[in-house]
Amino acid sequence: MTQLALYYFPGSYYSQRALLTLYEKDARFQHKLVVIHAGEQNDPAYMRMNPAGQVPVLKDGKKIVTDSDAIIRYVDENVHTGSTLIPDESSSVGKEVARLWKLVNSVKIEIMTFGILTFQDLSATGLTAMAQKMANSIDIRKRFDGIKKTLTALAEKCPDLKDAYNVKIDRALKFTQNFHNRELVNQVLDEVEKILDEIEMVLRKVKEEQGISDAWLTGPRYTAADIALTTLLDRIVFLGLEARYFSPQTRPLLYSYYQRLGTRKSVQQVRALVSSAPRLIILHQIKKASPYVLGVMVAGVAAAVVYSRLKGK
Ligand SMILES: N[C@@H](CCC(=O)N[C@@H](CS)C(=O)NCC(=O)O)C(=O)O
Repeated sequence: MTQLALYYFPGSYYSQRALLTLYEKDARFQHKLVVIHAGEQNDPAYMRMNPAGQVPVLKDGKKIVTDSDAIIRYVDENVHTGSTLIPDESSSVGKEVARLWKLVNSVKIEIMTFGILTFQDLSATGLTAMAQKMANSIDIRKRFDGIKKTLTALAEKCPDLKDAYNVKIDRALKFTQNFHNRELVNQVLDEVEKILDEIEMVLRKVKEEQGISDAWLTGPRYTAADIALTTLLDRIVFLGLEARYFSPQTRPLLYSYYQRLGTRKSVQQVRALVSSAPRLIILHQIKKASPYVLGVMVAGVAAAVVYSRLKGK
């Protein structure tokens, strides 16, 4: 395997899954920031790598892997450090991991996220500061018009990508209609209740049958199903919905599972990246605008450090 590179955006749900996987496997990889709020996923060069125009993408030399589930599989099979995330599907634990991974994947996360940003009164405790910032910065109602205009212009400029851009336009239209539908948003939020009831039951069963009080979804080992659940729970907290979905009263085992996640190194690493996103984005934009300016800035900081050290002597 050559040097891995992950194209991602820290706030992206599916990017977080790829990052968790790489950190769980102790993989060395290059960070390639794709600022999706600035539309960088639609750049022709990026679209040629992933015609869906989405993050994450994993590059291993010439090999390109798109879609977070495929990335999790690829990394688990090809990185030989860390523990196995996807147990053999012929084993009972392997079957359970596959079942729970699919169950968590059935959450309509985009409708849930943009639905809450649109109908903020549906959030149990109010949006987190970061979610509020996101809701304010993207004019959600005007969003589709802007996307359509940009993608149409790009489709004209790059005929080889015309179909891919048109698929994106259709998808954006459908998506915008969905999260403006309050009834549908409520329906999605109710579906999450059922999924989390099932998860609470699974955690109870594991606790009783295996006698482990601090178990992950299928026992002592943290697997791909846990990666999927981790990003869902973090998204729920981001949207200020945890009081509705997991509290010591509502789903106590899920609540303690969430507390335990905070002690896991890979989870801490991803959360640190998410919190540092605003700083990373600024640096990325400066570097993109002019690598020379960034070089001068870094040299300036280095000179200031050397000067202050010499002065202190
Ligand atoms: N099925 C894909 C979904 C990826 C996806 O939806 N990515 C979102 C961010 S979480 C994205 O890139 N959105 C930007 C866009 O569609 O333009 C996966 O699992 O990787």
